[in-house]
Amino acid sequence: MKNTKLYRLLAVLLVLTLFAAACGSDEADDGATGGGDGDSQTDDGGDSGDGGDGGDSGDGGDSDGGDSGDGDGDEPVDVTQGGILAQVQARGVINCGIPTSAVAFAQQDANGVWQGFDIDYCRAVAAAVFGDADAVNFVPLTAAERFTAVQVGEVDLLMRTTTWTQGRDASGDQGMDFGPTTYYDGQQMAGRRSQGFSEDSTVADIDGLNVCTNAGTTTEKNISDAVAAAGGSFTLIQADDIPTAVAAFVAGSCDIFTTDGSGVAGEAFTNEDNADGDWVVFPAQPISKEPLGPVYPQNDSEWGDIINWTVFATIIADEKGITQANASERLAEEQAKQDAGGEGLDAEVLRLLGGEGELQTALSLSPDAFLNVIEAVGNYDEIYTRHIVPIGLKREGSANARWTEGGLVYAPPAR
Ligand SMILES: N[C@@H](CCC(=O)N[C@@H](CS)C(=O)NCC(=O)O)C(=O)O
Repeated sequence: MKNTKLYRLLAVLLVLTLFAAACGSDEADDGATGGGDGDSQTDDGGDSGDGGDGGDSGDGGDSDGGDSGDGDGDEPVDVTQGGILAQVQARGVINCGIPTSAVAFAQQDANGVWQGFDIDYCRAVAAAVFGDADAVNFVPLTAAERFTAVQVGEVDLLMRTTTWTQGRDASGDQGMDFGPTTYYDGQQMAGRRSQGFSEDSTVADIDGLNVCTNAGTTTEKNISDAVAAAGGSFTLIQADDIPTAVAAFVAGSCDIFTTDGSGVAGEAFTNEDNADGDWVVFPAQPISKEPLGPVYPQNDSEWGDIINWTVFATIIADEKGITQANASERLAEEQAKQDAGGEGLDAEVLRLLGGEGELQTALSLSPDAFLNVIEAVGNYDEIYTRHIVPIGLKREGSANARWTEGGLVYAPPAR
């Protein structure tokens, strides 16, 4: 590995180059063909989005604004050296990359406090590392900015509705690793009933129309591929972020708004323009797979394991009925069973919550790390119920159901 300064200089140069490209709006022109180019680097790292803001990533500074965390000590990690855990511990706070605004996943409440599914997973990792779920510096990032922020160590963790893809994960240019999927999503669209769309509409029905989404996403590639495969064409209108894309849909400058299904549902549920129910989400079967989950700098397995097992701990807790309210009681109960000779003992619960046989110290965490996680944010079901259910997306019957109930949410054993 080269030294950090050189690495960051290269990153800055890359971002500046992309910024120059962005000013020329070449991405929007490319998209207008409706054909996928399959170039994952352009897709993920080099979209026009917010070249200007992306420049911040190069120096790892704290100039993003909007941070609601401690706001201090958010020094970038040195991704070329590994040892991210030690750097995070020395800093005392986790820099967590989040959406600028995504209904149910990351939004600021009336008090300016970040809330959402992705927010809770940032907080979960902070609870695991520090025993303090508030030890998070939230770093709002557009889709186009997010991967540079990981690559240069501006964020230790990215929880930003990010799809795990081969191109993003591959080592080499991208410099990122992916953790367990926290939300199985798939791309859908919103159109207007008053313009002839219905639940039965398909990609073929958007032939010749204007389609809005945010830049730097799988979304724009998927829609290009799907429309081309259906023999049609369309005009892709790229926004920096979803609120801007939705505003364009509301204003009528695009006929279709598209993103991950959760994002389409969240906007359809909350946007007052849809008070009359004119928006319709289609197709029922999404046009893509969008497994969303944590992303972190690559080649640091100590750090990666901590994030992965924090996610798994929330899933195991759900399987075992360990909740925010009962976690310490469950630990005491299992400890009592152990002390009484082991009858009826659930040894996995005992280990997960920090009792005999615990493996959190093997992850360089304290034994009660996952007890702290569950007490801070709850188990997977509690997190899902708190944020996703309110926008009308049930867990039951979806890919996000427990594996024992026909879903894909599954964790390896804590042993
Ligand atoms: N999952 C896709 C799309 C990610 C994405 O940007 N999703 C939207 C809607 S769920 C979002 O988070 N927007 C927030 C923002 O624009 O800040 C990807 O990884 O490329």
